[in-house]
Amino acid sequence: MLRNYLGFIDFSSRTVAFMGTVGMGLPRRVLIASANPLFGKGLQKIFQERWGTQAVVVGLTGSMGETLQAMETLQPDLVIVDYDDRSMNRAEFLSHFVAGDRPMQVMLVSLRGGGSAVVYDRHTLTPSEAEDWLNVPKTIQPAPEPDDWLNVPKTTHTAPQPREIPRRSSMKHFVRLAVMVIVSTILVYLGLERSKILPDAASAQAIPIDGLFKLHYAAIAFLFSLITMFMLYSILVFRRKPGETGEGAHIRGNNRVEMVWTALPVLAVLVVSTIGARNLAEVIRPAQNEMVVNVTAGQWFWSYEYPETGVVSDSLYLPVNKPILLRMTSQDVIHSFWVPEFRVKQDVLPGENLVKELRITPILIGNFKNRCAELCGGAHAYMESPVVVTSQEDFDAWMQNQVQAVMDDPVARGNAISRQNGCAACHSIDGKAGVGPTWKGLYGEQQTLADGSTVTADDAYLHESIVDPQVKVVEGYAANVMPSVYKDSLTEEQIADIIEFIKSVK
Ligand code: HEC
Ligand SMILES: [Cu+2]
Repeated sequence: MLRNYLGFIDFSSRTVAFMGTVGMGLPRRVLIASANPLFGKGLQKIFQERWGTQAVVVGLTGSMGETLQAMETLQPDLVIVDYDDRSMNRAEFLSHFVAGDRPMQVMLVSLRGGGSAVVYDRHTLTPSEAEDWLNVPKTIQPAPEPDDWLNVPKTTHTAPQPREIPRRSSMKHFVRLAVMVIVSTILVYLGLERSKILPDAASAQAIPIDGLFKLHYAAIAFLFSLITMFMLYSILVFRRKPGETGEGAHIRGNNRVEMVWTALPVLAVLVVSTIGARNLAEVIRPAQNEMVVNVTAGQWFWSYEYPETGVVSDSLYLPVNKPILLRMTSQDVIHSFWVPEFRVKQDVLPGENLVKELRITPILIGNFKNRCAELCGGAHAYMESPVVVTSQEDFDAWMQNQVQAVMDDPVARGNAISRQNGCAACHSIDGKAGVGPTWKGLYGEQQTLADGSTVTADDAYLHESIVDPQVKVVEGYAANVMPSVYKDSLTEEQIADIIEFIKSVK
């Protein structure tokens, strides 16, 4: 108990010091109002020790009625009121204080508030100050240290001090904020998810990738909410209220917060990169019974070859639920294979040794688009081709049609037959001389023979050269090199197709 009052004495000396800054002229007539005798006596003693005759304590009152009466009869310049004393009716006291017109000041002193004190002047009291007086004990502001007042000019008020927020009520703010952040996170997350930022997931590879996307949505929603809710709450709850002229608390550094906001992002990066690495491994893992499609990109087209059938198409047809291996190369510059619904993307590079692979297992029947995702020249923006995912039956039917279409075309047939029979090993179609003469531009030309005569390369000559190569030997080439087996191994129809193909090689 005694210690408490020592604290009071200590406080009192500050209060008394503060007295010097109050009011005009000395001696000062002071009235002290408190039901607590130690409050009044202690203060009185300090007044006498410190100020001697300069300040006169004209009265000590212990009740509301006494105090109001003394204010009339003793005519004090200053009334010091024990703000913790509940028997002092603040409203009534305030009304008497405001009513009079003789200069008077009131100092509200709170021992519970750590000896804080605030001074009101009858002539300069503002409505908001009166409000504070009535309602909010925490607006009681600490009096300046004795050293301070000696240097400051005479004013009626202490310099405004930052408000102190008691621990329990700051906990309340955090609880409210946590609720707001959680609610906002959920709403933003749902908003992002429903907003269809991502197109349909049409491949098995899209599933783990979208999982990572969702994790990012959650992180985005949380961080967005954390920042905006703290801002919003601060703006609404901690805004400057009318009459508040003080500056906000100045906070410099907080090691715990800094450790947390360094450790959490490090952890987040580690977690996300682990998931990312695992997803990548899953996305590129080879599957059994993959169907290979050779993809060729060029300025500005996509071409897809199915090596099992030799079918070439400018649309990518894929059977659903079948693992696909794309082997991709470019004829010129770098292009990039990208079907957003499949999520995965792969650059396509020129060069035989730089064939890139990409694995896709379509899981959704539908029409999509492969668009080049690497700026590759003037018509890059138009470099797209249809991607059609169908059921296995529809795919087989489409493939059958393609094969049939090839078969319906004698030139295509002739090309296939000449390849199957190895003619291409000796005869080029690009003009280069090989073991045998090139077929490029052969049809209709004058061919010089080994005996010096010339012959027109017409249907009859070509036919004869295939079935009886030794009869007319081309100049510069040896006889007996071209096999004479074709008379027996090829049908007349097949020979006719080959001739059609040779005609087409211009
Ligand atoms: C081992 C190499 C070889 C193979 C395989 C071969 N040829 Fe020849 N072919 C030659 C040579 C050498 C000549 C030139 C000498 C000649 O006329 O006999 C020739 C000539 C020809 C000519 C005449 C060309 C001209 O420029 O006048 C035709 C047409 C021809 N071959 C068609 C075929 C066809 C069709 C096949 C496959 C079914 C084939 N050859 C397979 C080596 C080959
Ligand atoms: Cu391109």
